[in-house]
Amino acid sequence: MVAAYQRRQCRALNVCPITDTSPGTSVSVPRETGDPDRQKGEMMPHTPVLHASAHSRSAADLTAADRTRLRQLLDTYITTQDPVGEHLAAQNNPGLMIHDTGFLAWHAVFVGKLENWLVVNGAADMVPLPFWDPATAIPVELDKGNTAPNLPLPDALRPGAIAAIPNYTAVNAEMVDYHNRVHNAAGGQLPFPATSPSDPLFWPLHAFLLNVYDHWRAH
Ligand SMILES: [Cu+2]
Repeated sequence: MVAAYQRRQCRALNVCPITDTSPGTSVSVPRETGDPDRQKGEMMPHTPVLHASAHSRSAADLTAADRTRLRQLLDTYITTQDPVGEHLAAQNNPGLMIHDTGFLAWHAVFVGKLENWLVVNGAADMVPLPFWDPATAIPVELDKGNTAPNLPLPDALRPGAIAAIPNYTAVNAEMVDYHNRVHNAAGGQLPFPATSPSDPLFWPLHAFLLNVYDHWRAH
């Protein structure tokens, strides 16, 4: 099933049939063993995600003052650098497939541009961009009418399993599916791909996803 977030933009590009006929975004990976909590096939309890970089931080671990400053920086970036327009133009460019096969590769650059802007605007301490884990509460400073989706990272993308994903295409497909579900459930502007980068939470969410991608790349 193509999540609504993806459907809204793939319709514009007339590429929905491709993803609709390839619903098998799940990747066959060995399940972790030895965890008694998982013996009954229930959802794995939330555990912290390993970071490719020891320097990446959860926004929840910043001081409240730093979270407030991060929010101000994100608001300034959104209003002065037009990432919404950039994202929309890229989404409407069928050569980029930014919410399909190009998802991780394109969004890594998109978040990288924000990090570059932070560096040159006196906020290098916010690089790597602090992340928000969709399994956790939304820090109040980053909440703009959002709803906590309580969506933990799928098992296949967790440490111990993600290393078994064989290639970019497979890890990207897993990530797109999870990403779309978070967008649809997190409220604010996140369900709407035409405007989602105007939601401050878009950025720490994508920092989280890119951390997982970095973790896969490190294997
Ligand atoms: Cu997104």
